[in-house]
Amino acid sequence: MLEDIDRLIEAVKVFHAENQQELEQFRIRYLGKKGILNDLFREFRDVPTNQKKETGQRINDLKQLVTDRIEEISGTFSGNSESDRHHDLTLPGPSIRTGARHPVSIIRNQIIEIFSRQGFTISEGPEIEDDWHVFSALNFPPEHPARDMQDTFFISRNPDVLLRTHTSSVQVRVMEREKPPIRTISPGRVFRNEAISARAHCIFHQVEGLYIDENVSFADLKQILLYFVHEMFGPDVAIRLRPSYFPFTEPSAEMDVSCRLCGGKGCNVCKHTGWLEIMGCGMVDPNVLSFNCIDPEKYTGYAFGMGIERVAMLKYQVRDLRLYFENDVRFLDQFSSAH
Ligand code: 2NL
Repeated sequence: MLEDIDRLIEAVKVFHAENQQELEQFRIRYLGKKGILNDLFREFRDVPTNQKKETGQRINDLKQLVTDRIEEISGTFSGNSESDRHHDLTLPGPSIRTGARHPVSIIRNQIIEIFSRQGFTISEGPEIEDDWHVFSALNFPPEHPARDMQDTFFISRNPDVLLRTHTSSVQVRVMEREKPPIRTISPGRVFRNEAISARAHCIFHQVEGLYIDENVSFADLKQILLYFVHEMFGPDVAIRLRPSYFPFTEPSAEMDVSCRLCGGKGCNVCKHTGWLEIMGCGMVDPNVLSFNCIDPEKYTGYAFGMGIERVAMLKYQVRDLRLYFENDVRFLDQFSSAH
């Protein structure tokens, strides 16, 4: 039987077909239902056990050779066979896929650019922090709910090892290191123990700003925020400040921008108010200055914080926060790669 198979192998090696029809006949002769290979597999059942391995291997070799040969010969035929298309030199080449920046990176870079022009430095710091830099130095009272397991991720059973919930912790480190005047922004990733939805995520990005010097006033805060909004969204966008509360600023405010979609008239996106909330801000609480060895009698400061995803949502009209983290290229491809 082995000799028969070897003879067939030699025959297949030298086989040629003039056209598709001859090739098809060849295929049927070998691979068809009543073809040579099925006959061989049938005979194989009666092969003595000690020869089964070698014989089986040889039949499989023959089968592979036949398949390869058919593929090879069919590739040489002109006409509309599948493999011919690969050789059509008049077809346009495959398009080169270029990457695009993630929208969060684009907006972060724009925010950095805008504040750099106004003399702000960029500061960065650790994502894993301690209680002092995230809470205590920022005037959070001991029983504040943000310190709860429900809101903050702790790394271990040690309550002094946690993931920062805002990048103010970076600014506390700047105040430790440097004397006023301090003018810095801190972009970075922050973590909150929140259920994921269209409007909330447990990881997101923030830019916080801090300016401490003699005679810094609320008017200074208002002008820098207005400048930022005009640079980011255009000169026609208006701002408004609403009184608010944060442990680390006094007084505190929330800033809204006028809705660009309806021009302030009211629509679905702004929930018919004409305004969209964009950031929190205020005058640095004197306690925060004292905790960080800055004399509150001599110095005052303003601070603000915004979510980068939120700014990008307003700018690009993204409806669902989860899109930023799924990395679906159909989403990511829509943003310019210029920044
Ligand atoms: C928000 C509100 C805010 C700050 C952040 C800050 C930092 C220092 C001292 C005082 Cl070191 N304040 N940051 C102030 C007011 C608001 O963020 O809604 N962020 C997304």
